[in-house]
Amino acid sequence: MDSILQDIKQAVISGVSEGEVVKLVIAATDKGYKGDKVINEGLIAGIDTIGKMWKEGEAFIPEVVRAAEVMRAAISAIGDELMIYHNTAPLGTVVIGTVEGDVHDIGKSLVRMMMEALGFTVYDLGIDVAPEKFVQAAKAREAEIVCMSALLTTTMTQMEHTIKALKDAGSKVKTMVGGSPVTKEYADKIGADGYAPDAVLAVDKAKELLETAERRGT
Ligand code: B1M
Repeated sequence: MDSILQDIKQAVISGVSEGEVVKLVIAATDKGYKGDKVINEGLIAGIDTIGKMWKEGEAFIPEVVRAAEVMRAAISAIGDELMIYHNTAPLGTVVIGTVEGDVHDIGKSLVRMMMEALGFTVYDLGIDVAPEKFVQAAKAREAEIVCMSALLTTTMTQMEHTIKALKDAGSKVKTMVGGSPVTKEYADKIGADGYAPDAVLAVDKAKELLETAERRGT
């Protein structure tokens, strides 16, 4: 692997200061590395490694939390970089959150960042978001898509509850789900309109959902 990406991966694993990781990320983008390469081969490779170490008892929760903080700082630095290419015509309005009972926010924030960078207006409800909060926000923001992220097999069921709550409230908003335990089959089973395995494909799927809704006039 390229040494700068290896350095970024190592920076996440060892939980360096926010300033240090941001410097590395800027150095990589200055060298011409695209944001997605820095994210996938540097940052995500780092958090995956610390996750594996945690599972095997070689790292502890404070180290994982620290790695997540480092990652968050790096992601927002890349977000600023991506904003340079911001598409000025707004594509649509999205409400996003990590579902109730779940505090994992990195994947959700990546999806938000990619959507913002490519022209969506995104309202981020944060983590541990109850179904009724999604319902209220979708209505208040006149959202076209509600995006839900879950990282735990125990919390992904909240996606189904949220979709039901939206339907019960008479909302016609499109729903999209993702997160490591979520699959296309699961998304279909719970009646989600869309599923994406990563943040880049989430943007493509969101665009597709809007185009389909436009064609059908829904
Ligand atoms: Co957690 N954790 N964690 N954790 N954690 C996992 C998820 C786990 C797989 C670790 C393991 O056992 N190997 C495991 C889940 C097992 C399971 O249920 N399948 C786990 C567990 C068990 C737990 C706790 C229960 C541990 C405990 O307390 N006993 C606890 C739960 C807390 C809670 O939520 N109530 C817990 C806590 C934590 C920390 C707080 C320590 C920390 C979170 C800090 C934070 O987010 N601010 C943490 C972390 C960091 C992880 C790992 C190491 C990394 C997750 C991550 O950020 N990945 C994780 C192990 C691993 O994944 N290697 C683990 C990087 C991120 C970019 O990927 O979020 O998958 P991800 O997002 C991807 C795609 O999934 C997709 O796009 C992104 C890539 O582009 N995507 C979407 C995500 N959302 C999408 C939405 C979309 C579309 C795509 O459309 C709407």
